[in-house]
Amino acid sequence: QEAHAAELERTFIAIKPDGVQRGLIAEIISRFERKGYKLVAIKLIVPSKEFAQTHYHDLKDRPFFNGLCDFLSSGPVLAMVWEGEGVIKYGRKLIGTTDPQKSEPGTIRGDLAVVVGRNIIHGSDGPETARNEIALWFEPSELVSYASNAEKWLY
Ligand code: RTP
Repeated sequence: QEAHAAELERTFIAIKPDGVQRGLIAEIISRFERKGYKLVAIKLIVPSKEFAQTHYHDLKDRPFFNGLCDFLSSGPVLAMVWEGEGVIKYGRKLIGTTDPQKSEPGTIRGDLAVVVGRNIIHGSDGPETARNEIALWFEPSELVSYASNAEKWLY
């Protein structure tokens, strides 16, 4: 059964300033593309500290909150929305556990990161967070709906 595009799940994925600076954008996008997920929004932005605090508001009582927000606002972040069946949960699986020392090899953090404060990527942790984060980072008009039609371009 083919799922209708409008019913498909969406998640917010961001490559943090360390991932952008290290030249890992293409590597990370490639992993989501090859899995079969669809990119529906993308932009490179430097978030303000206030914006970073809003994004991470759930962590405001943690000791690392201030440093984390300084870090997120320290340079360009690649903000994206990815779409597909189970993309919220499976996106987290592609990313790996929060602490790269514990992430399995084969995951983005397991393969490409070393320390928890510089773990190169963020992914929404559930449906409600995904909805809120997409709304925080993107205008509705920035989300592009389109049919995948790869065969049309294969000769
Ligand atoms: P994210 O939201 O970035 O995808 O990460 P997560 O869900 O895997 O982890 P979360 O607990 O939400 O923490 C958010 C980010 O805070 C940084 N962190 N630093 N002990 C520390 O210094 C520490 N713990 C967490 C990480 O960058 C983590 O991704």
